[in-house]
Amino acid sequence: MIEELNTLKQEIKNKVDQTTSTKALNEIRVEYLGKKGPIQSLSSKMGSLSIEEKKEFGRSLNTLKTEVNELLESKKQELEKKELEERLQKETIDITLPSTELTIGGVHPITKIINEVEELFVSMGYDVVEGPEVELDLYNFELLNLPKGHPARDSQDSFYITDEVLLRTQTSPVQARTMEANKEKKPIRVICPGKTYRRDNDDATHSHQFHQIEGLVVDENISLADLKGTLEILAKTMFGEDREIRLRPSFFPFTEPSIEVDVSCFKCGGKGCSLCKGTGWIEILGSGMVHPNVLRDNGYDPEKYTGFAFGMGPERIAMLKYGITDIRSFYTNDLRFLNDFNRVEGGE
Ligand code: 2NL
Repeated sequence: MIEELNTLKQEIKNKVDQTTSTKALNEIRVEYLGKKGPIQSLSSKMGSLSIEEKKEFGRSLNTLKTEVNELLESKKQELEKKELEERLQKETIDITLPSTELTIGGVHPITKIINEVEELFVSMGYDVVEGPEVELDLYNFELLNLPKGHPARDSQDSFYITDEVLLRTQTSPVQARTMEANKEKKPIRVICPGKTYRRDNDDATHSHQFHQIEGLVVDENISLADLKGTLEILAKTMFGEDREIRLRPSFFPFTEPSIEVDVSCFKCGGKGCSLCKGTGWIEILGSGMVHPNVLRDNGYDPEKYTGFAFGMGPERIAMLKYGITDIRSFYTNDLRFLNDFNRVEGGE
């Protein structure tokens, strides 16, 4: 029987030596050391031996068990080390490979115009102020010299929510709120950009939602000359140093006098072309001296204070500047359109 033990030991050793995976190694453990394995069955045969033989055989059997366990354990460690190394090898990340391209969004052309205007006016000491898009009739019309029943209200077809609440038709209510909030009635220099809404049927030149950028200055001794100088700087910044401006009389309920502003055509330089329809001039914005009623209703004494205001549509400015023919392109989010404004400097 001792012979049998030696043969068994050799057999196990051979098998373990040839094993190449921890899984197979475990199968060997179950096969030989398990309940139905040869070691267990040898151990149950001991009953038929004499006491002396039992002692000797028992000792040998225990030694075999210990040896087999040690054999399995050292092989297990060897295989685990090998398997770990193989896994690490297989899962290595090649950090020299190029990464997947990250595409990032760009600034919307309307936002670009707004940013450009904001930057200019902030450099001249103006504050940028925003306000609610859902407005009270009070701020949108009443405080801007447009009382109920005023015919000019019709030209700003409005989205009313209740009798007194509407989507703002202009950004002027932000300025009315600014004047109201200025309790000590100190001078004001603000630029107010934002979304505005009018009940229009959308087509190539109309959009029910659009933007305005308005400016307001209120102080002592503000004159039309201040307005003219400011508009000249604005026109040159937006359309080029060589531009000139031309002021024409106009009408807005909130300004007196009211003035429309043309810029000399930046395509033909003023000679006359298709863009300026042969006139050499392009209308860019409306403006004027703040109406005394507006100053008074917003808490500024018109005997002491004067002011100027202007309003422009960034959609119109962007269309002129970039040659866009359909205002709806700004809102339909066609990436082919948007990416045209998002070229990297010096890129493709
Ligand atoms: C245009 C004309 C304009 C104003 C807006 C204004 C605001 C206050 C007082 C007086 Cl609080 N005026 N805003 C003045 C003149 C013209 O906008 O065609 N915008 C696109």
